[in-house]
Amino acid sequence: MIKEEKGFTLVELLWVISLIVILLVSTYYIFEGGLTLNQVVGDQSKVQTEARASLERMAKYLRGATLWGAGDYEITFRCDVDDDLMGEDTTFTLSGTRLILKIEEMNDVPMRDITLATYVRNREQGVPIFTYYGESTGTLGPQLIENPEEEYSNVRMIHIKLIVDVDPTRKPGPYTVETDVKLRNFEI
Ligand SMILES: [Ca+2]
Repeated sequence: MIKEEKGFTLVELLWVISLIVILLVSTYYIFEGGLTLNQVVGDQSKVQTEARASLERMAKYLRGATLWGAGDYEITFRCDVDDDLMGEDTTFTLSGTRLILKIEEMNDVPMRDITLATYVRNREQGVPIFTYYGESTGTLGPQLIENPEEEYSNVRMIHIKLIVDVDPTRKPGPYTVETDVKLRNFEI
């Protein structure tokens, strides 16, 4: 009597190997997917913190500013950035998705551009960062200035709105911070 060999046939062995490979590959993707999501959530919370800080900084500078130029995504003004009672020529401008602070020079020293916020999506969404208002008229409240480029000297209040989103195609969704700044008009 021929004894049947116990053990795996080649086909069985290939099956087992395929199963192991499938298992390993899916484990890898589940793990990697989790990591990417964590990464995006981490980046988003960093970007939100940055946006809140930059909103505060913009509000602080603009409160004491004399405007020289007013646009949806750029504002130019003079204010005392370093509290030495001398004004600096200053600009907030959106370059791509980066909000940049430009100070012409401080104490006669030319300044490098400073990035205030990243992944800013205002332009992509067609939402101005800066909206301008004039004097309050009676009970109507501050009036929207339609052509701030020409009427920047009438601006009394600026609404700042920042929309940040690391990756618009992924969750978490966009995050918005906004504030109103009343100008005190810094004397040059
Ligand atoms: Ca100064």
